[in-house]
Amino acid sequence: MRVILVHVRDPQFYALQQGHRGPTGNIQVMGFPPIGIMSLSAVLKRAGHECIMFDQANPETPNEKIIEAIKEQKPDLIGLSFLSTTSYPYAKILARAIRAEVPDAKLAFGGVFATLNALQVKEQCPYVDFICRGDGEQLILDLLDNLQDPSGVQGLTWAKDGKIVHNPDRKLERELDQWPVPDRESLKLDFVESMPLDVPVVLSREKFTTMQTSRGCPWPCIFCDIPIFNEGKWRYRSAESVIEEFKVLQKQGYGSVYFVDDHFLLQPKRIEAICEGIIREGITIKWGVEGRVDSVVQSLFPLMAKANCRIVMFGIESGSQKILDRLRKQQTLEQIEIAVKNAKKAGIEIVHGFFVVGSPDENEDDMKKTFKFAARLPLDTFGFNRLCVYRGTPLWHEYVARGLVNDTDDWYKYFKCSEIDPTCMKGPDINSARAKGLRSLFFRKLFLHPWQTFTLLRRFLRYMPAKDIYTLLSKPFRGKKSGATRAEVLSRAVEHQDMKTNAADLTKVSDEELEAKLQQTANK
Ligand code: B12
Repeated sequence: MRVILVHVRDPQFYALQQGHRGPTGNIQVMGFPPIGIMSLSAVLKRAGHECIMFDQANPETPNEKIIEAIKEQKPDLIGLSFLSTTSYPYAKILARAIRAEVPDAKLAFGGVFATLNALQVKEQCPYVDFICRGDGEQLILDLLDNLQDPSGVQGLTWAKDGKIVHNPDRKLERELDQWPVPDRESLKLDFVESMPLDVPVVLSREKFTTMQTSRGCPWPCIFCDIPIFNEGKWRYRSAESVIEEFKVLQKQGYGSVYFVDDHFLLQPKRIEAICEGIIREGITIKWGVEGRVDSVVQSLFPLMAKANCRIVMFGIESGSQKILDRLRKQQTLEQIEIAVKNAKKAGIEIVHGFFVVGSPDENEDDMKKTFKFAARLPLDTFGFNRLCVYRGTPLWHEYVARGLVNDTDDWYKYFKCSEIDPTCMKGPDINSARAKGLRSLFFRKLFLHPWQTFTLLRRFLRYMPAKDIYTLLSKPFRGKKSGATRAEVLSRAVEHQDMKTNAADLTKVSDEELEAKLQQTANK
């Protein structure tokens, strides 16, 4: 059977430069490849099906082109894959357009957001036939075998005789080694590695991709829904299977890989075996991971560095213990300090800190502590995002109980916590405290870690014009004169804050308004 899979996202986030091509002749896109659909494509092809993939990050395949391909190829199933609340509006638009032009198409949605909101999505999007929940590998095969009557397909939400049917959940698959290596080469796009994670600072021009070696994270942080998606479990692939994938990537010419695992730094034995395998097989690919600071794996940081691990990103969140406890991070400031120092001492080239600002019960003093703490740590890069709340997370449940969100009306909306929670600082105050914090962080970094600052700048300059670096770095210091961007500071600028805010706003408008807005953007 023939399947078309589309990775849906806000296209303006990703295209590097209009029409920019890499050495392969493919369009270059800054960001992460759509490993979800690439994983499904490999599974489908192995089972003898045909699969064609599209990624909305590609400026050369706008929705019209995708619809043209659907008309031409007449697929048995069209799967739209998207990650989060912010891409849901784009998924709706595309699905409606497909339904209008190809009335008999079989349309499916999948991904984390669709999984966690399956009933609501099915009700809001009657033009989508199937909402696929959880892991998609076996599900999509089962669905293709039962397209006419999917009553026995576990993990599916669909409609029969106008009534929504929520088939039972699929048992969480633990045998991840059974799945083939993702089909990375069929999508004619080259991905460029940017500063962690989706910020517009190019880190390397080598062929870049992502890999997933484990799924899930068992910790109960109040802002995260990963434990729900994975039923609180952590599942992993064997070291042998990870090495086999590395060998394939090396042959395909990849120079750098980022692991999209929710928490890579678990199970020392597996990590040791992965690192030893990389060294033994002479694999030269550089790689990066994310993990918690309380990981017991830290004694392996030197081995990881030897095996070409060059990026470790920690979820630090705050420099105030009070806020860490409020977010139920179950980590201490001391653990953070030790982990960052250990990673640097071991020779990890880039150690990144994810921070959040605008948390419940956070005051200006807590924010000051966060920036002071960040300055003291030998971090190479950092990001300070505004805390947001997603449906399904413990924080969402708390907000429902406190009457701050309405589960029936607000489920698809994207809220910065400060917009709805009176215990948060007000948005403009958070922004100005963040601007101040970043300015002082910059100065402190210059004095406390001058060599590190210098190497960071040198790294930026390797692939970016000096003018762009200047614009980026001077932002926090330009103050009110810089007009609309006056509240913007480095982290906001580099993290696409404007675009993120626009994307977030789009989740709150009606479908009609949304279409009008998209039309306006297209006509600009
Ligand atoms: C890497 C990543 C990113 C990357 C982008 C990756 C990309 N390809 O574009 C970056 C950094 C850019 C990013 C951005 C954002 N992200 Co993010 N991201 C992730 C992360 C860590 C991994 C995603 C991944 O690659 N998974 C691996 C692949 C194999 O899995 P998958 O895509 O889920 O696909 C599987 C199934 O879902 C299913 N499936 C998927 N599609 C389909 C379709 C069909 C038809 C079928 C049958 C099955 C199916 O089958 C696949 C194989 O099993 C996840 C956490 C997670 N574990 O999911 C967060 C996560 C998805 N992100 C999240 C968020 C909030 C965001 C942002 C909104 C953050 C922000 N404020 O900007 C943006 C939104 C981006 C967007 N356009 O939607 C949240 C979503 C929460 C929610 N409920 O909505 C998550 C869950 C993190 C979290 N802890 O809460 N993200």
